[in-house]
Amino acid sequence: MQLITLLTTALVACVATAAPPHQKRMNKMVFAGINESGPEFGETTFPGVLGADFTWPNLSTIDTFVSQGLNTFRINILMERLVPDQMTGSLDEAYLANLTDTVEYITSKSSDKSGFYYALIAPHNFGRYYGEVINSTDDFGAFWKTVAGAFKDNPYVIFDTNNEFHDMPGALVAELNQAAIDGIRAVGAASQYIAVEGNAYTGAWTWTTAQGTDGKTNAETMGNLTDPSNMILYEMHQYLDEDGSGTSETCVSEKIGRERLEAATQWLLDNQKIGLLGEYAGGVNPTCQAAIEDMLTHVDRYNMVWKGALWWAAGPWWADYMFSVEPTDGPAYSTYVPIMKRFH
Ligand SMILES: *[C@@H]1O[C@H](CO)[C@@H](O)[C@H](O)[C@H]1NC(C)=O
Ligand SMILES: *[C@@H]1O[C@H](CO)[C@@H](O)[C@H](O)[C@H]1NC(C)=O
Ligand SMILES: *[C@@H]1O[C@H](CO)[C@@H](O)[C@H](O)[C@H]1NC(C)=O
Ligand SMILES: *[C@@H]1O[C@H](CO)[C@@H](O)[C@H](O)[C@H]1NC(C)=O
Ligand SMILES: CC(=O)N[C@H]1CO[C@H](CO)[C@@H](O)[C@@H]1O
Repeated sequence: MQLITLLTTALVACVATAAPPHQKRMNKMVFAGINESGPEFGETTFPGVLGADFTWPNLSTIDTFVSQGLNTFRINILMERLVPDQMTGSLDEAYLANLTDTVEYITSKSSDKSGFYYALIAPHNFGRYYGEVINSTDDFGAFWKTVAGAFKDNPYVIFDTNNEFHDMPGALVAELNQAAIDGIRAVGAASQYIAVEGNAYTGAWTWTTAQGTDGKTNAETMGNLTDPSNMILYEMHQYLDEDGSGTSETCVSEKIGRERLEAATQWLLDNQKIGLLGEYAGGVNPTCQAAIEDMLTHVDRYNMVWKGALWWAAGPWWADYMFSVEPTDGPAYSTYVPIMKRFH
């Protein structure tokens, strides 16, 4: 709570003095961390079986990341497992219990002395429910009322409306985000950040250019979201391979990360919004390493608008996945966790 006040004050102060950005560091990243995978695995198997189709993060790995200075964990879940029957339905008790345990394990580390530890609840649903594009703002708002109701007393939860909307009308994506915000606040969850995501896989590099099926870009639609608590985080994702999909371990160049963020950074500045780089990664090789460091340097330099960055990904089932930072033998762990540590 203290942090929240501080953040808002800092942002207001910065925006008031406006560009050019301060070279001097105002504060280090507020949210530095990791995507945690497992609960969203087996994403076409509903409801799926715990231990066979999906799993939960290994809680002791959270401690490893915390010991490396990281404080924010994006827990990837599935809407269909949390609220199984219909979006307006009720919570699945077993999945909720595991989610609550995971969230509380993280957020209970928060204290004035140790700092604050955040857990994002992030439906890895791409704007779909049982494979169908979500088109009812009422139903989507109801889903978020139900979920937020269960976590409204925990100020260190961040509600992440949906992972990577895509191939939808831009106006609908903005309306769904607004319905989520309204639903969350309506049940009395007033003190939590809400991470909104845009269309076109919420890519930073195409924030101002990629058009939805209605011809509208995120830059044209997302800036009008309103929140009575004024705690919206604009979550964007950025990968550094040729097509920006995060499927290759080759990065385009040592400068590609910064270059791909620049237009989004300008949009955040122009519109006085706060951004969160909610997914990023690169392969374990010198070009990617330089590109990731350069991108995080950009995030740090513009820390009046960018409040953090979350690596993709950790989780017990990634095995030798090229971007895995699962402690301690994930292929990217020893290269990238020390880099993240420097920026937090
Ligand atoms: C959980 O993580 C700890 C620490 O990294 C490790 O020692 C342990 O083997 C892991 N447990 C499982 C079930 O993967
Ligand atoms: C998830 O719930 C199961 C029981 O349903 C329990 O055995 C397991 O320890 C829980 N895992 C977490 C991370 O809470
Ligand atoms: C909205 O979604 C429902 C469920 O997927 C579908 O049946 C319906 O055709 C969609 N309506 C529109 C207008 O796209
Ligand atoms: C806000 O809405 C107006 C009217 O629809 C639109 O022209 C404008 O581009 C929007 N602004 C942002 C920043 O989304
Ligand atoms: C970029 C990336 O690795 N995306 C993956 C995220 O995780 C889901 C499953 O959890 C995969 O389907 C994506 O390919």
